[in-house]
Amino acid sequence: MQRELEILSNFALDGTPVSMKPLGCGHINSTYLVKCDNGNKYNFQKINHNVFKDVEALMNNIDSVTSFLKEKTVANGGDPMRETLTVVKTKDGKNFYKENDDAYWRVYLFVDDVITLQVIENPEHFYYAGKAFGNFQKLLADFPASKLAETIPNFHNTVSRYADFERQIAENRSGRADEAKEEIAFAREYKWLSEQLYPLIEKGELPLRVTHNDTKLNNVLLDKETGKPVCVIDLDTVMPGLSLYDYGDSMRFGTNPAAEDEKDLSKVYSDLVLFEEYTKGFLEECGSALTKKEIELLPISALVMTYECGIRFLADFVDGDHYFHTERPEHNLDRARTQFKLVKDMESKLPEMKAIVAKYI
Ligand code: ADP
Ligand code: GN1
Ligand code: MG
Repeated sequence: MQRELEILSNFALDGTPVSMKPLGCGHINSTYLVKCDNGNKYNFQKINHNVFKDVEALMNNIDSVTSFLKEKTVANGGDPMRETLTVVKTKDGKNFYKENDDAYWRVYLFVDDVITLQVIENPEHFYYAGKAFGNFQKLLADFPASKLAETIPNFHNTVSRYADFERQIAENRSGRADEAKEEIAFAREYKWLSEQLYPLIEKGELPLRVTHNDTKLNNVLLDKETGKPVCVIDLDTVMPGLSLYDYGDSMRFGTNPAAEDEKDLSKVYSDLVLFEEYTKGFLEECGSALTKKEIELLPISALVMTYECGIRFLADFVDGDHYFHTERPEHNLDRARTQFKLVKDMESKLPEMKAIVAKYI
């Protein structure tokens, strides 16, 4: 950790760091919790430059979004230091530190007395996650979208994602495509899912909004006593997108009572009780702003986002694990399998999912 401590010394921290330990289970950045001698805590992150090519644009997005959210939080009588991420600047006033052309770092204030969940144990927590992401979208409804750089071009463009998938399968850089024959066949059979949402933007049938785009359960901090939402984090992909991306991606991760990389697929399914909890929370916050078409597509968005994630994991497995952090050679394949199992399960539950959405509009 000596090198990390040296890098950290470039930031204007209040206190002297006394410990640093890895934090959380994100697939993209490397995160550390830093504790200082005076009790102050910080989140110190190495930004994944392979994923985020333009770190300056990324951090400028985060600066504008967090400043905007802080103003809204104050106006709503909330605590801006707790309910929104706070970027800690470097000693020379920058919002990130460049170690070299491949290594970029940032610091946020650590939000304390919270929990981050990897799976839901108490259904009410998922209701609160729905409220958190619904409220996030509501708060950003009048954010000037033109201020935002596209940090990952075509991030949820499922049409180009599918084309990338076929290209990576054809290239087969890992030589492992044969190990994933069944999953590749599944992805091809369900290609129609990649054509459900994205083409409707071009046709003008779905509005672009400022969205989070990575609404995994572990990207919201909940109060450790009450479970109520405290802060939406992981703002790297806040960009213009569809409300359906945020709703669907939450469903993908959070309605599954098993882990995203569970090997025993009999444990993997989409729990309708959880589906209902999130739907209720999300629609209570931003449902009145959604168009008829958006509401109609909420259930299918869960399948689309799950399918998209599945083909991304599968493509990365065949490509040689260059994108997502992995801990074992089959990790991305295991993840793709859970996503495809969920797609199948959700497909069989579409009528019930539609009935649940209808209850809350
Ligand atoms: P990644 O992009 O790799 O997912 P995140 O920004 O989501 O990284 O951070 C990873 C984890 O670290 C989160 O899931 C959460 O548990 C924890 N975390 C991140 N930021 C904070 C914060 N400001 N306060 C408290 N915990 C945090
Ligand atoms: C990544 O960073 P993290 O772990 O919150 C990924 C998401 C995927 C998710 C799958 C920038 O999210 O798009 O849905 O893994 N983030 C990026 O778990 O690619
Ligand atoms: Mg995260």
